[in-house]
Amino acid sequence: MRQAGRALPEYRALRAGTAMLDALSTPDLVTEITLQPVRRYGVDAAIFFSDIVVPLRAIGVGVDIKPGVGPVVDHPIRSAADLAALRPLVPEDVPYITEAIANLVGELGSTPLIGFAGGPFTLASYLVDGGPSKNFEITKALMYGQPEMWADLMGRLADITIAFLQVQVAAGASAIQLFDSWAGALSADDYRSCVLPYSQRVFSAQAASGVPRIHFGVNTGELLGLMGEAGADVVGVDWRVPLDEAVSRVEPGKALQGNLDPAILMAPWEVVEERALQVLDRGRTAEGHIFNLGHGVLPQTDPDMLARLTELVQAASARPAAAETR
Ligand code: 1CP
Repeated sequence: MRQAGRALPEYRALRAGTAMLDALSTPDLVTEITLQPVRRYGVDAAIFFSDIVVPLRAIGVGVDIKPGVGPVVDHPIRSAADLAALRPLVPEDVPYITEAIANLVGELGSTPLIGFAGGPFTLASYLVDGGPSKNFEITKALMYGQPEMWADLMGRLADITIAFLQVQVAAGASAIQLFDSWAGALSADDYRSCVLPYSQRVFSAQAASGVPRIHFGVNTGELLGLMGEAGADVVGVDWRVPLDEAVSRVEPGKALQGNLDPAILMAPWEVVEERALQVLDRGRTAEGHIFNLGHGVLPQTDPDMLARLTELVQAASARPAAAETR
């Protein structure tokens, strides 16, 4: 549940007076904030408290996370000369990540820690458009209009991402997730030719580590097969495609993750319960299923709703499916 921490009063208290990017480079804060939702809800895994722009800032890209907005880049990449700013990342650039993960692995005991990075299209969209975007028009203009520069940009981002994930796995992360959140803005053909090769490079570089690899994007119903082909072990599904349908779109041998609509948590509990059980039922048609929301927790979500949901899912998944007991 990405940003599960954001809905918590204890998160807001700890973050008060500290800028987001400063918090993300302070190991004690990262450790505590990562643990907050694990302690409160007893979820089965922790998601590392970081952000997809952390490796970019670590190599010197001028980027800030503005409250209520998201990542904003000082000098968006628009020319071949701008690309020089994207140098490779080395572990010495992110000592606070290594320290925070090492602390967390000690604190979490048997609860796994999911490390993560931004996918190449999503990182490119912030770097080129300069911040959150609706239509990604500047990014797409570059992708369609300057294919060589696009290839250079995506190659550099893939290598930065590979190095950043390797740091997390070396420090003890037990799974990794690639968030190519905005890849759903592309057609399947464009995704295949302009993004897939780079995501494939990222996943194949992590294959030897043996940790489970998860691939996620929003609005990616038409891309689920390709996102599986990128090489992940688990394909994340938002709420738009039911899991039993997603099964038929993804090649055999993959597990699915998802996919309760985060907005359902605003409805009365009876509705949440019914929909969550439906997700679990449909998930049983997959070769493996990790229950999750279809996207991040909305900030106005009542923490008690998340507590009840976690309890429900843990109890229901501990029971064998009805079909199996027959
Ligand atoms: O629960 C957690 O704290 C998990 C840590 C986490 C993760 C996995 C954060 C902290 N960010 C992310 C990934 C991330 N960041 C993604 C991929 C996942 C997704 O699709 O949501 C993306 C696209 C971002 C970029 C980003 N950072 C945005 C989105 C902006 C846009 O374009 O719409 C925002 C709002 C941020 C800031 C941010 N990152 C994380 C938090 C808790 C916040 C909010 C800051 C705050 O209010 O305190």
